[in-house]
Amino acid sequence: MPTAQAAARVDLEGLELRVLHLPLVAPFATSFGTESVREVVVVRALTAQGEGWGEIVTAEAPLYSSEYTRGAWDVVLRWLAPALLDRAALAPEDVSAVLAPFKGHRMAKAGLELALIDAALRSEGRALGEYLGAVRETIPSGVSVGIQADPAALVDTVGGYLDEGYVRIKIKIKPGRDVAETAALRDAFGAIPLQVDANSAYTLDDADTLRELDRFDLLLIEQPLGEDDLVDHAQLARMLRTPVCLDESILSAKGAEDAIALGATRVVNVKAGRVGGYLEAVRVHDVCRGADVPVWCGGMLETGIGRAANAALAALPGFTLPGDVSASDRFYARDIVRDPIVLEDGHVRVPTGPGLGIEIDPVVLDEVTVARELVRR
Ligand code: OSB
Ligand code: MG
Repeated sequence: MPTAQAAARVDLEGLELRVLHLPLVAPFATSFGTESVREVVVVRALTAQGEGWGEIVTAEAPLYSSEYTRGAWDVVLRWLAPALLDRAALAPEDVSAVLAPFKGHRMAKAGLELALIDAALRSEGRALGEYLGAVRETIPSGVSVGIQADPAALVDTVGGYLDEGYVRIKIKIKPGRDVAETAALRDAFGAIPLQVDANSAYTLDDADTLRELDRFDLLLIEQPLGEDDLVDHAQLARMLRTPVCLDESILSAKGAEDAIALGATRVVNVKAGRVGGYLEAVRVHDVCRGADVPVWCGGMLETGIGRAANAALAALPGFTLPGDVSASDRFYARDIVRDPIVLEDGHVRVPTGPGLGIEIDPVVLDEVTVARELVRR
């Protein structure tokens, strides 16, 4: 892997945090709950060289992972922001080391690092894709579909996304809402690229049900078991023909290496927030690529900030499967950026402007802001 050139150092003068409440176009249901409003934190880094934007992808409640919005808010204001502001000058590559003494809180760290990356790259007129090592100008776009009222409603919803051009469908499953749903999609749409995501809803006792999914030729089954259940995932993987793909369980490049060595995962979902930042996400990609394990870019219902960054990440060479980088309008009627991600022939364009290549819409941003805090040096 050619190592990308380091970004410029910036003089960090302040960090502005906002909690946003963004209404979703439709409720999003998973095995762990239903969201109708996306609660998320955006970060604005104020530097002597200009501003930069990041997104902390926590949700209101700790249902996907242990992190949640108010926890992230607290740890950033109390610990992470002061540690960063204590530094005279800082390159984005320094952020993870400065924050390493504080355990966990990867999504919070990722959002701060992204704001610093954006500020530094903007000051150099350099695009995030180039910085991370992107090799594509567009990426194939998949869509993650929540649990619907019944299989007929699911067929309806998925049909709409296929008509829009999405090239891969992922459906959320949970016990009792799995085999019939998958069968209905195969009956209705034949051999479309299809995968399922359980968000940890099963145990090894459900292996017989999960084995029934083998007959549908799925691309993969995502995170069937618990976050900590690496050995169980390895055992399950030996019982299934469908490749097991870990999401929640992969928290770092080292974790990816271990999971691969154990046989717990044959494909990896890369999410920058979950692993502590876009730079660690590149390291996860590198580890997987070295082990011939395909990766794809997951999503956390990002706003235009994180969505632009995900498009850049997904353009790296090891991202050989379509990810959950869908158009902004799949989740939001109105995004907080002026140039939201759109679907063009089933693909999404990798932004080429400086930094994340986005421009914040301050009017929309203010309208959806429910809390705000500014910390200065
Ligand atoms: O498990 O991939 C997941 C959304 C929130 C939390 C967890 C997950 C998801 C998704 C949506 O599946 C992905 C997206 O942003 O499109
Ligand atoms: Mg997932």
